[in-house]
This record gives sequence, structure tokens and C-alpha cells, in this order.
Amino acid sequence: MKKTVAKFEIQYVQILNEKGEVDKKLEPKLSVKQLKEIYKWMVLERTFDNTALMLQREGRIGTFAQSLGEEATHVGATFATEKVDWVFPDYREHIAFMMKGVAIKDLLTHWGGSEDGMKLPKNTNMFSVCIPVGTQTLHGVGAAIAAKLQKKKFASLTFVGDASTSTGDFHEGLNFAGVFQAPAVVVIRNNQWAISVPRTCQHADWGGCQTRAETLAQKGIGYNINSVQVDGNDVLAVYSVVKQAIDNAKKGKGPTLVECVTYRLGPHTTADDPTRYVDSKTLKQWEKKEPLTRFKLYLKKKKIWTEQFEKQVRKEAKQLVDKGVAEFEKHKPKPTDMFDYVYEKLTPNLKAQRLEWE
Ligand SMILES: Cc1ncc(C[n+]2csc(CCOP(=O)(O)OP(=O)(O)O)c2C)c(N)n1
Ligand SMILES: [Mg+2]
Repeated sequence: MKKTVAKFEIQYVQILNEKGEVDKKLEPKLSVKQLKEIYKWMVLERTFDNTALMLQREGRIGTFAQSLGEEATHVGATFATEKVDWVFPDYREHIAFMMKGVAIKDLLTHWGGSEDGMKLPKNTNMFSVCIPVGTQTLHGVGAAIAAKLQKKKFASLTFVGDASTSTGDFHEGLNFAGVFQAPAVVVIRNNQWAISVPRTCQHADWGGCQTRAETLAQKGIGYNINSVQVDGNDVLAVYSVVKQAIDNAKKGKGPTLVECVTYRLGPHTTADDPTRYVDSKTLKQWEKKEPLTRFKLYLKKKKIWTEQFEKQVRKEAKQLVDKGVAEFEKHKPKPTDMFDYVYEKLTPNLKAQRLEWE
């Protein structure tokens, strides 16, 4: 006998198309104030990104990972969280830090090479920058399991890259999210690249690609997790889907995996040269889908966006970032910081090494 024992499908959600036209049936109910806030955060992320890139080029910070092109995913998802919810980032969601209340100075201190910057203030509900890819899934899901066991009313939002979905940690995290029905939301920022390794296997007939899975969202199906794919350059779609997921998580309806399909418009980091492997035609096509322009068109149609508003938003963003840079450059981290903000309790060998600095 043969019979089908399981079937699945993945839905794709887009609310705002590339012309800034909205699907009225799916349009989220956001106030003018909220829509303006979303735009401000996106502009702030772009401003921070440009400034940090220049700081790196001038040798004023270390290697930096830009977020160019991914603003809708970062801002839309984080905007869907409440203050009580915890965010577990990797290394590209700079704006999530700011949205959760971390000072630009501290963020730059981290990118300037000092862990002192990741000594995050209490009540920010933000985890530190996570460089080992995929491992933050375990932290995010672990926190959500803890919330459930302790009967606390918060959800966790974890960001992972497309390539991170190939790590064991990602799968272990998702499995436990499913097993414990944890109030966890995992957002995949599918920017289509793992440094120079492409997400799809279109042009690779052997191992030169990340995975042959049709979607990354379907990886959640294996763990019976509600899984959906979203246009990651559409801030309204990202916000709506993640908001629903966070609400569901907090109502005890279990975890959600959200794949946001976007594109990395810049290099992997400042140490990378994407002109060696990114096809310029593809890049140009994605530049046209860039998220800020699209959201601006929507705000224009709603008569929220004006030249005056744009000028004001850009001015405020520049002032905030400039202030953060000035504070960061005034701050002089100590060499012992590299020991002090990683472990709660130092291991004996690190303790001995730390003593050499005193
Ligand atoms: C566990 C681990 N293995 C390898 C690396 C080296 N590494 C740094 S970034 C990266 C690619 C990550 O790609 P993705 O998850 O898609 O995130 P993106 O950089 O595109 O935002 C790799 C393999 C790492 N940081 N951690
Ligand atoms: Mg990637």
C-alpha cells in the first residue's frame, strides 16, 4: 500500500508592491504616527549604515556588516515586538538595537572592537551581537521556553541569515521550539548570500550553493511549526506577519518561522568585495525593489510623506548618529573589557590572563 501521509504548502505574503500600491484586504491598521515612526527607523538605519561604513574606511571602527537593502525586514519585524519581548540578533540588525533602546554609542563601541559596548542596560530586552551564525536560535528559543516555564508573558524574536538555516543549531532550536510549543518567532533574513555562496543552486551543479530547498520557510514544516514566506522588502508585510506571530506566541499558540525574502545590496562586510561574485544585472534588479523607496511611495499616496517631513527625518537621523559617534569616540575602552563582558564568571585561565593586564 502507498498513501500520502503528509502534505504541506508555503504561503507568500506581499502587501505593498514595488509601485507602492497596497493590497487593501491585507493592509495593517497602523496610525499615521506609527507609519511615520517606521519610516524614521528605516531612514535611521540607512544613515547609521552609511556613517559606519565611512568610520570603517577611515579606520575609526573595525570590520562592519552593512544592512543596506534589508531595512524593511529589520524594522518591520522589530516594530512588531513590544517592550517585554526579547530580540536575539545576529550581526546585521543594527536598527533592532536602537529600537530596543540601545545607545548608538554602545553599538559603535562594539563595532569599534570592545565588548564593553555589549554590556547592555537592564530592561532593553536585547541580546548582544552574535557572530557564530545560527547559535542565536538556541538562545532565542531557550528564552522562549523559559518564558513558558516561568509563565512570563513575553515572546522572543530571533533573526538568522539564510545560510544560518543550514546550521545544526538552527534545526535544534526549531525542533525544541516545536516540542515545547515555545513563544518563539524566528525570522530568516534571506538576503540570498552566505558571504560569496549563493542561496540558490541555479548556476551551481555541485556544492557551490547553500541548499536545494525550494524555500527556507519549509524547513519549519519538518518541526510542525507554522511557517510562512514574506516579501522582505515590504515593511507592511513583514510587520503584519511577525505581529501575528508574536501575538500567537503570547496567546500560547506556539512558534512561527518567517522567511523574509530580500537582497543584500552591499558587501558581506567591509572586508568583502562583492564585485568578484555578484552579477551586476541581478543587483540592479534588486536595487529597484529597495525597501525605503517603496514605503515612501506608499506614504506619498497616503499624503503622509512631504518634502518637509523627509528633510526633518533625515536631519534628526543625522543628529542622532553624529551624537552617537561623538560619544563613542570620547569613550576609551580598557583592554580588560575583552574579559569582562563575555562570561558572567571568568574561567580560571582567562582570570589568569586578565591579571596580566592589571
Ligand atoms: C558557526 C559559524 N560558522 C562560520 C562562520 C563564518 N561566517 C560568517 S558570516 C557567514 C555567512 C552567513 O550568512 P547568512 O547566515 O546568510 O547571513 P548574512 O551574512 O548573509 O547576513 C559565515 C559562514 C560563523 N560566523 N559562524
Ligand atoms: Mg545571507
